[in-house]
Amino acid sequence: MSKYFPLWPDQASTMAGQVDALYIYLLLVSGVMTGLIYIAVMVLAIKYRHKPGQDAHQIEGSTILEITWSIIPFGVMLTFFIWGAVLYFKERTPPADSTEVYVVAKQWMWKVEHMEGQREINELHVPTGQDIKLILTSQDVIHSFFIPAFRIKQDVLPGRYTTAWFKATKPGRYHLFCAEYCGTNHSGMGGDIVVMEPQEYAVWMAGGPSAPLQETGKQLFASLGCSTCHRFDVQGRGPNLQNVYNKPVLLEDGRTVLADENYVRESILNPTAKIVSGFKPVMPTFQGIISDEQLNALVAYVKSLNQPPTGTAGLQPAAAPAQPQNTQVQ
Ligand SMILES: [Cu+2]
Repeated sequence: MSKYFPLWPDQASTMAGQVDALYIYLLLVSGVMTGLIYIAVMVLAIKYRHKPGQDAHQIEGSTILEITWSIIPFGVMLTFFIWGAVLYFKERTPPADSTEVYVVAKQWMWKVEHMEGQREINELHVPTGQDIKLILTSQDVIHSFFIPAFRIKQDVLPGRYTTAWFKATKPGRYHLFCAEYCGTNHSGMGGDIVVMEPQEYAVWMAGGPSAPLQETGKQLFASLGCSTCHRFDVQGRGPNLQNVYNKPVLLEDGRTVLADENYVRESILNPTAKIVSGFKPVMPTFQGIISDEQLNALVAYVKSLNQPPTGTAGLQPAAAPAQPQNTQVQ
């Protein structure tokens, strides 16, 4: 039956069942509440209908009754809020060890970059059983990244990063939609999420010729001249970027901000927006000079400079797997 008349999309992520459970609960409670109200209307209409020879008499209200039928439904409805909030925070918080994937939306396609350097268009290959964190941005207008089978939908905005995460549970092909009207070919802006068994995925990933994203970023860091000011050995004109990512940064104006992806992005495109304490606003903007893909590579590189505090390794720039033969950057 459900094959011919599917009520729900596939459940292909860890969140899917939980979202559906909440939805079913919402439908059931709404149905029961609606039923109770309609039954009360019918019963009272029949019981207190006009009878010949009988005059109506005034019935005063009952405070206890009124409080009861306000408080109980209020409590029941609050369970929607609590359950919904718990699920919302789960869906909004990528697990710390997630595999990161960069997604750039543009009219009318999805460009995907894996950390390993693999690139895809309108397709995203992922393994089952792995937390995947998507770091999304748009080159033009607002899009929305929607995978019904995973029950995730996230707006994709120009000028900043947004994130989403999922853990796929079932191999298969699941449709990706753009869920925000974005121009003429909006309805054609779709794609496929290809979920594979981990071994199969490893084979697919090994077939990619590209350098890791952070390695591309490292080369850009050198070729754009970033490394002349952001030094790792001595204090340069710009801050040392080692172990900066995801840490609090004290600014010249006294504020402290978190150096997340959006902070790194802003610092590259609009360097004077947040000046680090003790430094001068001397960095030029790279707005219009580098593409969103190059920006992603630089962000990935800055992230890779976070090293686990072991021995003497803290003083060296991150040792990305070296693939010097591939220096091409699109
Ligand atoms: Cu779109």
